Amino acid sequence: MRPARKYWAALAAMALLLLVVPYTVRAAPQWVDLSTTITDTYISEEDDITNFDGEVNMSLAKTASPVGAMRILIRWDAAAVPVGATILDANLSLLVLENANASSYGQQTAARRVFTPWFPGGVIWLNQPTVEVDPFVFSDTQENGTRQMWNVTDALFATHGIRINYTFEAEPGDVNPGEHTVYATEENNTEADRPTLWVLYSSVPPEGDTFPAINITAFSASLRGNVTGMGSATELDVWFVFEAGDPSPDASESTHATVSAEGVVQIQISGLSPDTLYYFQFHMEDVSDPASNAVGDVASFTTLENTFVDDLVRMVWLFFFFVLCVLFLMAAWWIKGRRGGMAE
Ligand SMILES: [Ca+2]
Repeated sequence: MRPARKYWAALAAMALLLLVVPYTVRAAPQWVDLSTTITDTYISEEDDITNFDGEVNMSLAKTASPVGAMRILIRWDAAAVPVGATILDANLSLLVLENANASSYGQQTAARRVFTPWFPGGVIWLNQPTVEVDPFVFSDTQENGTRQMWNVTDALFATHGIRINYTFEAEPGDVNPGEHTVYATEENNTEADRPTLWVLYSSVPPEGDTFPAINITAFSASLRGNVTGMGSATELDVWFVFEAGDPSPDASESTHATVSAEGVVQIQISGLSPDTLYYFQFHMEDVSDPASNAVGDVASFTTLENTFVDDLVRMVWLFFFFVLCVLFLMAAWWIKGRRGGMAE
């Protein structure tokens, strides 16, 4: 084979591969701020039976002299990130209130993952949780009054899908012995000074089709949709939009339903006009991710004509209602008459 032919053959193979290899549709990446669900505290080797949750500051220190080793524990609830989402970027930051080594700004601190559960009200130095041996990331260097940053993208990605609270521990890296760094906690009076965790994620939207409507009458119908892929979601909010005569239906919305597995969904709509063409469309959305909205194709059905039998049935119902009203009035009149008779 001549070199040029080889080149074209390779190009054709690559083009074919692009066509054949399935790809995953992802929703537009979005940032989520997990800072509001934080819990933080610190523990001290020197005071090993005390828990320091509830304070506005927390400290890190490396050795026992003169202030004792101190560790910070922070936990975020990552439930706002869909389980199957891909973490593209994650940054946690702490505000440096006091850097004891004032003469040499630029010291780094390491963050480590914590593997065993801990609770802010109960954790002390003596029962501190098991910690990852190697620090997964070192912070940027920072001065007093600025934020120390950790890029924790890989750490979040590594533990994602377990759907537990993420836990990080920061401890001194090259902080000199006896020196400590003080950070603002979640309890700090200045909200802007508290710890933050921002996560950029991309989720897989759900997939599904709009199915033909059934149980069609002159005034109602059962709309159906088929969820064929849950995407990143564990629970989907599903509903239909519908409109008379418009192939881009959006005038009315059915009631919503929640589904947690693939399959056919059926929702009844009523109050329709007889002998009318309606268009409808199936909507799916991850309950934890409003950006994940996906739709099926637009489908249509025509309501039945309003037949003589329909009218007759309605008239019979109306008649019964009228009779009921008359009976009620008569009963009321009779009771009133009896009471009047007893009074005489
Ligand atoms: Ca706290």
